[in-house]
Amino acid sequence: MKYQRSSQLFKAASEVIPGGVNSPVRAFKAVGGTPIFVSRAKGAYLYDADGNRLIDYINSWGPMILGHAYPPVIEAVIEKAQLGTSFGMPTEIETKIAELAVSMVPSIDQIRFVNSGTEACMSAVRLARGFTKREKIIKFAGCYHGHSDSFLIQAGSGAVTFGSPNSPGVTSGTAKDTLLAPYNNLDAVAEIFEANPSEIACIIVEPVAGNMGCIPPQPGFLEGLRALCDSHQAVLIFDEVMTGFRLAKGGVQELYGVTADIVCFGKVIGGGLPVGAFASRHEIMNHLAPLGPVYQAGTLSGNPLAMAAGYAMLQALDADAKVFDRLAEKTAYLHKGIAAALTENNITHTINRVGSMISVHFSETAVVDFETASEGNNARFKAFFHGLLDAGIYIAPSAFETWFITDALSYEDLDDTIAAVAKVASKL
Ligand code: KE4
Repeated sequence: MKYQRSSQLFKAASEVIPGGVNSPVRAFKAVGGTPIFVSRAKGAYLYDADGNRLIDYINSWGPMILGHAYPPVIEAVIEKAQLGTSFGMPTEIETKIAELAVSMVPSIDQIRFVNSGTEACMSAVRLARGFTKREKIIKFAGCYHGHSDSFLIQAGSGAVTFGSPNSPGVTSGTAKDTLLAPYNNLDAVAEIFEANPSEIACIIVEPVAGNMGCIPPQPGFLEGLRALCDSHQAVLIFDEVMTGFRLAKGGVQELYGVTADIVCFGKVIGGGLPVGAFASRHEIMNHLAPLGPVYQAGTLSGNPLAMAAGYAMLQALDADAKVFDRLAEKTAYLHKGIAAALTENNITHTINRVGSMISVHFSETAVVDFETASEGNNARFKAFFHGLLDAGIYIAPSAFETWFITDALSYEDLDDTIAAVAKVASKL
């Protein structure tokens, strides 16, 4: 059996870990079957517990933008670990990565490191509320900002996959302060502002959405959010946990030329170790403890190993002027090949792509928000996922996710993937 060892490991894990996983989307609930246990990974490839080699299009949900076990990151972590793993005291490496991140990203003067994207987004919203002295927030249906209570209101990613948009455990008191709008719908946002004058602390948005599949902002959408926040004195938060240091050196702010007030990071910024961050100009960051009254803290925030991994990753991206173009070109090549393979087999589909983020939807209509993302043929997606997995290609185990392209992929890998898509498509 191709996944015998993974099945055995999953059985054992399920005895002592809820659902056998430490994050729900890994459980394959959306696609069925047994989760694959990974033994090791290198470059563009995963090697599972049964010894199968898989071309990886998830890359730990984004961090492995330069490939798994990227030598400069590995060397940095090994070197740092020998000096101790955590002190709960400031270390120079935190300043170094902060200086580099601030130099790479527009609009930010300072950055606070935390341990996950959830923590970054949760803290950013608290900071926006403290700065504006307002309580309500606007988010978008299908966007996911981590599992903090305020966000699990028709969230994207795993929450959508589980069909439980409003998670149990989130109080009505919390939910009432989170107002929802459809993604790419400026009129709906304007109406919320009109209906809640001077009550909206912030908008939090995935400026390129990745938790409904990949959904680009329509022309004018981000600019419109910027204008609405300016006219209503609300804070604009770009959740760049996925897009930061992936779509451009300066992320979406650079790519689309729209400036946020607070930017959240995760994934790539940690080089595969647990790092999140939120950043802004002095005027806002001065409200954050210990400078100001908005409290946020963390035992392992700025952990030296994680900082060393993230610093090595950002240094590599900062030094390579062509990396983002190469990533975009590889993704465009993959897009073209997959589209041709599906079309040749008369498979109705639409593909969304921005930079090195791409998603395939078995849908007749354009996928521009949560509603249209939900119209995809999920049965066909499941067959597509398992067909590719059996062919040694690992894509997201959910239609509500984006693929993350790594620069470690060769054009031979891409051609192998396109050939596998053609073979699977002939049986869909
Ligand atoms: P984490 O707490 O998982 O580090 O980050 C939360 C988060 C915040 N913002 C955005 C835009 C995100 O995509 C995420 C997390 N992304 C998911 C994948 N869609 C992580 C995978 C998982 O939940 O296991």
